[in-house]
Amino acid sequence: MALNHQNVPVFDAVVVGAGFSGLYMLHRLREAGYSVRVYEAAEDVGGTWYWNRYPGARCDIESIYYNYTFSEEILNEWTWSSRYAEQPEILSYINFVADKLDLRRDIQFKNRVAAARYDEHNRNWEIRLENGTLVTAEYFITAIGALSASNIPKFKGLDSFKGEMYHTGRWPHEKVSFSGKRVGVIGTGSSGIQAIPVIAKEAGHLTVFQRTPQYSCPAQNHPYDTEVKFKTRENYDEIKQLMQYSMHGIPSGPQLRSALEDTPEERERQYEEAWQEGGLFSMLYRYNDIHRLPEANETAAAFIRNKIKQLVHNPEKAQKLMPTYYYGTKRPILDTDYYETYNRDNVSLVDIKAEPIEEMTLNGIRTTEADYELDVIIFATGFDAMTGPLFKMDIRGKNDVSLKDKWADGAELKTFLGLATSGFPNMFMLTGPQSPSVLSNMLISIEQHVEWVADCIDYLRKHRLEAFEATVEAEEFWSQQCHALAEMSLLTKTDSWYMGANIEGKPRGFLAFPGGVGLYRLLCDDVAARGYEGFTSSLAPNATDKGLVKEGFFKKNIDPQAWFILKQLESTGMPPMEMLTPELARMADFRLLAGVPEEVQKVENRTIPVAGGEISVRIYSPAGEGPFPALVYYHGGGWVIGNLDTVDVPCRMLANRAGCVVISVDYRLAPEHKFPTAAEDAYAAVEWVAEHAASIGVDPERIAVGGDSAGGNLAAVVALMAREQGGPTLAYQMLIYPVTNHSYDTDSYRNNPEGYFLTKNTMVWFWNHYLGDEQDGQNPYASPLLAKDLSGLPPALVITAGFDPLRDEGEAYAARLKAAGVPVEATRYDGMIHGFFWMPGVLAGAHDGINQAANALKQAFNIVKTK
Ligand code: N01
Repeated sequence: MALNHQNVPVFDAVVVGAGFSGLYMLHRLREAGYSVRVYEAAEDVGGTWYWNRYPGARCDIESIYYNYTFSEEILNEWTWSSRYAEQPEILSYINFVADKLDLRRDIQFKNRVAAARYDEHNRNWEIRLENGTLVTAEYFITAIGALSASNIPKFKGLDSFKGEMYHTGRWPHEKVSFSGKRVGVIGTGSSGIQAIPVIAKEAGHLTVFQRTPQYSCPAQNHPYDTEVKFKTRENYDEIKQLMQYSMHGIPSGPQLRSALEDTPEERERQYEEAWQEGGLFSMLYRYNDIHRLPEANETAAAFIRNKIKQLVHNPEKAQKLMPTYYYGTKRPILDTDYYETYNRDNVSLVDIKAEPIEEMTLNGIRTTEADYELDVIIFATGFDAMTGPLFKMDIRGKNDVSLKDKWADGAELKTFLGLATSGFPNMFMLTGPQSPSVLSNMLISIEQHVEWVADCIDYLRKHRLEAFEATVEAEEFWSQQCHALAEMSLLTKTDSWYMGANIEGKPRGFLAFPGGVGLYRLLCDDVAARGYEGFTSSLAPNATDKGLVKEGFFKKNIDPQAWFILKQLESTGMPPMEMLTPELARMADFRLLAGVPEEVQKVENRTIPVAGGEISVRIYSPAGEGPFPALVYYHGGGWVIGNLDTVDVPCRMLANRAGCVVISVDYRLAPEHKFPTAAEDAYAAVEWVAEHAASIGVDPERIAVGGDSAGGNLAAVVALMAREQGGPTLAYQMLIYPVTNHSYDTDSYRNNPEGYFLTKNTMVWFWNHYLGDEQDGQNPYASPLLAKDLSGLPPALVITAGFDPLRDEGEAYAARLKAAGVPVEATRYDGMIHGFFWMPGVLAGAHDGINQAANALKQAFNIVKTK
């Protein structure tokens, strides 16, 4: 430790908190040669596990996954006794690690940080302890846990109760005796549900005051046998990898099936298996849509409610214990004999929604219905989560703005990656708001955060960068993504502490990153690999390399939302399409990217004849009186995959916005139907529309063709066919990042061969399935760019994407159309990726593209009408 000229201690980093995250942060930075001081309010290490000593406290992630993974030695030297370790064992483990790494020498216990202020002049932090001591550090790192600010509701008369009062999160060190006492527990979250069965065994009488009944599943705890321990240890590298790239930080994940696909009997069998298996996510992982679809969710919720009915003998009590919120939208809970506890004679249950607590009295709790005399009251009432612990310190960034004010008490919560927030340079939050933390196995999240921060500090030091800070744009973007992801699930539909809804007056909003630890890791790593894009910094006076200073957030680069989607797709671990069979590739479901389908006046499915068979079309009609102009639309998918559902959302949007009937065509796919079947089907569909115009409310003089990717290719080819075969006169061709040439010899192929959704290898796979032979590729009905003459074709819109191997061939086609005298509107969406047109659920750029296309169609239809 050094002292500055005013004799104030100077550290490279100050870390607040000596729980799992603070300890590892200390170790990592110290090993890298930095001077670090940890301040901890408690008397010893442990964080959450130091404070939460209530009876029954144990972890709800399996012990073998709930430990540090960074050290082989630590992994080898520690053995867990049971599947879900109890608090004393977890605390022993933390002590063992602290001893092994000799961490205590840099921790000051019984010292609470009261305030931290960023000094803009010196580019460092002044940190003040509650006892008045001042220290400074370049980096200020909070490792204070997401659930450390305990919540005791402000009941009237709280101080008048003469008996004992405890909060589960601030449990005393000495044993609390319940023997023969009348005990009241308020709260039935994870803490209450763990404590209630244990307390009931000892208490004279236990009264549970329940506000919201919970879904709880049996932990099925048991001692570990030697074989499990041996196998886990032997395969730990693989297990670690699985955990790091998973959804919740454990080595398994959801099944790829919908709950609605199975028969009720099969679902029952699945849920029963999950129930017997135990595990925090067992039930949720049975299907992939329990967290997303109300009907799917209800199947799991009903199963648990039925279990409650079976387990609790008294029907009235059972009824009170039945939850109705969406299962999994509060933290899932594991218990040992929780519901069975209500069969005991000494346990009663008070529904405080039906009879709210009015006040605490001298002798107990008074509800609107009765007085409950008690000797002990236990508050299992949870925490002011995520933002609460940060707001307990007076943290001030640039211009002396406090974090609490910047975030408007949490209403304006904004971070980048949940790690940093603009205006607070060189401050890092470990497992803080808008990170996956509380939604995951904390240990996996903690290690990832600590390692990212340590690497970042190394980078800053190496390149002499100072005042490292998230940009406003980056944190705006990140916060939007957190909210958008949460909105895609049922998480935001329930009042929970995830939403801040448990604390009176706390602004409501989803507090964590719900995209999963695997995706999160990929995003964080990518930001680092891009030289910490999304952050700004200043050069130290003695530094030279100005190129390292970032000024914006992906400014001249890929669109951040598109980047996010790419990482999301990467995190699914889906093999490249060309490794699959066409049948398997067709099973990929991208509907979430498309968003919620909007209403149109009418949707009709029909079949139409084509040479040698029939195909389906879906007809979208807009509101109003026909006849309407029409757009015959061809979906993308390399002529091999894709269907009417893939483009359902953009077709609806186009119908509404362009005021036209959209006929979406399910042409036959390759390799079952090779070139030129798709093109011939596409052409037959246009002829059918022209011939049957009256029956589908279409004006035959105003028919346009359009499509995206391979569908764009088909639209261009149909325009050529119509010209050459004397077919219907087409009003317009709408070509969205079209395939126009069987060649890979363009700059866009060379610059974007992979990493941007559509890859060169996938395109090769598509072409190979589509074409009968190489010669077919030279046919203008496969490669319209090779057509000798493009004159006389309908006016065109050509939209391309900056990060797309097909960009240049689309633009080359636009240029040739123009040269041939065809009116062309050509737009490149710089930051976008292939496929963006059907991703309006997640990309603002898709809305822009669809709106542009709709306007262009409208204009084209008007021109024809007024001719
Ligand atoms: O807190 P909670 P917790 N009047 O907020 C009720 C982790 N954890 O300490 O649901 C009356 O979940 C509240 O009612 P309601 C885990 O992540 C892990 O139990 O808001 N009641 C609820 O019943 C967990 O999710 C383990 O209507 C009031 C209860 O108090 C998180 O910590 C063990 C009330 C609070 O439940 C928090 O769990 C324990 C009021 N004014 C905890 N205010 C492991 O197993 C609140 N309640 C690792």
